[in-house]
Amino acid sequence: MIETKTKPTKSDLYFAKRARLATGWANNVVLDVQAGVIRSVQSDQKCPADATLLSGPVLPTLANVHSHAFQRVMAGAAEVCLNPNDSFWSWRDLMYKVVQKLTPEDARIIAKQLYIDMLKAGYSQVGEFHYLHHQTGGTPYHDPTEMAQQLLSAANDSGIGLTLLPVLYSHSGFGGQAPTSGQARFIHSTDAYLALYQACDALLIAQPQHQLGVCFHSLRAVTQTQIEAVLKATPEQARVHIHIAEQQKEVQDCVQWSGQRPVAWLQEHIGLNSRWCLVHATHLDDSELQAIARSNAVAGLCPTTEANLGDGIFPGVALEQAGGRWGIGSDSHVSLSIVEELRTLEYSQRLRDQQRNRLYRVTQPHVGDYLFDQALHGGNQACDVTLGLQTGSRADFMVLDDTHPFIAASESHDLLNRWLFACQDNVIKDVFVFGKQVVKDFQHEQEAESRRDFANVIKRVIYDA
Ligand code: NGQ
Ligand code: ZN
Repeated sequence: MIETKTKPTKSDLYFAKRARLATGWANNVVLDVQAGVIRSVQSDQKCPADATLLSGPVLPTLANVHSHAFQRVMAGAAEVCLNPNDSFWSWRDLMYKVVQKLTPEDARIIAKQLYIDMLKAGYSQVGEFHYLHHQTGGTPYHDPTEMAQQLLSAANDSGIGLTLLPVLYSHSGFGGQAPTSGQARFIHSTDAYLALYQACDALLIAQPQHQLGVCFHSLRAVTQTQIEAVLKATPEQARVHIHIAEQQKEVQDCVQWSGQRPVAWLQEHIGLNSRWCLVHATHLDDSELQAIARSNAVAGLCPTTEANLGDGIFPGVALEQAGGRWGIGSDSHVSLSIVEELRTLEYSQRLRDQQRNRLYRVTQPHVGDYLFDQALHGGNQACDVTLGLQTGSRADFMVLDDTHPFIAASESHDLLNRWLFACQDNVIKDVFVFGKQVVKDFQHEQEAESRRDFANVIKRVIYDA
């Protein structure tokens, strides 16, 4: 008789003195990881002899819901007042100039260093809102996925999970206005977009660690017919991202065109549900806010970019009261810090209301815990992943530096508040993605070379050096 042996799946055990599980903080936790997934979580255990000892408090990593990777190259280079009316729109003109200069190789180098920095900051998945599709002047590359492949290769080199969101961008303003020359690299017809989507899907079939979603740049850039055609031709469960209601001018233009505000228009003409991530959604009236909350869509908040671009203050308290969902993204990448995003969000509410402790729940009065949990759940939903320390989730987690006094001394119920509201330095020491360590003692193994390459791209693209 021939004996068939099934190969045992390799199990990696990790031990943490304390870890923030989906159910809250727990002590002496053993995580059993197989094939990049958490197979079991047990607290109040002894450290098994073959376990890897994690050196500090363990938290899940977050999904970053909104990124335009190439914009990292200009972060901090647009803080010069060139005109007393500098605005989002004059920043956009500068951004379009940068766009003209980028080669596929530049895009890969920028994204690789960006994704390394994201991992070091505790993000292990990124929703890449990808619209830099074509050659300068607008001619498509021979392979329509040329630029998407640069992002994919940056994600694979760095070890981050990618939620690739190829963007449909066709017009320069509401009502199907013709695109401007600065937008030439972004533009597709609906059919060309659908061909790109299929080609990206084919690329990702062999790489199931990444996700693919649908994306419309904004209501300025697509028509109702286009949205309907794309939603009809793409998978029913795919995530759908869109920029919406970021600037007052955008809201006014929408009202002038349709008689409705952007979110109201989208809700009435297309319909919202939990597949949607409404990026920014800064300017909402009460009925729009209620519609977002009722629909279970995620508001994709990018607090540091929104502050940098002078967007306005997101109605975070009202959305929480309505039971709405949100996640965080670093968008233009003026900051790569969960601390700075969440702190900026909470402080914006305090400055507006002239009160303290604005974002919380009666069942979760610790502001830091509330902020972290919402960002975790909203990020998962918008990026189509399962992060979190629980059975069945992806084995993504970070270890905080237990030599930092606030981390070492804080009781668990205070730890997130201490980290998010008192730490200046990065306290994320180790990061694991799909059960693989990608940041070790504050370092990523490909960092030295990647930083050099990125510096050279900055010199050439920004300083013509
Ligand atoms: C973008 N960024 O596509 O990169 C936009 C600016 C636009 C933000 N909205 C351009 N933060 O909206 O037209
Ligand atoms: Zn954006």
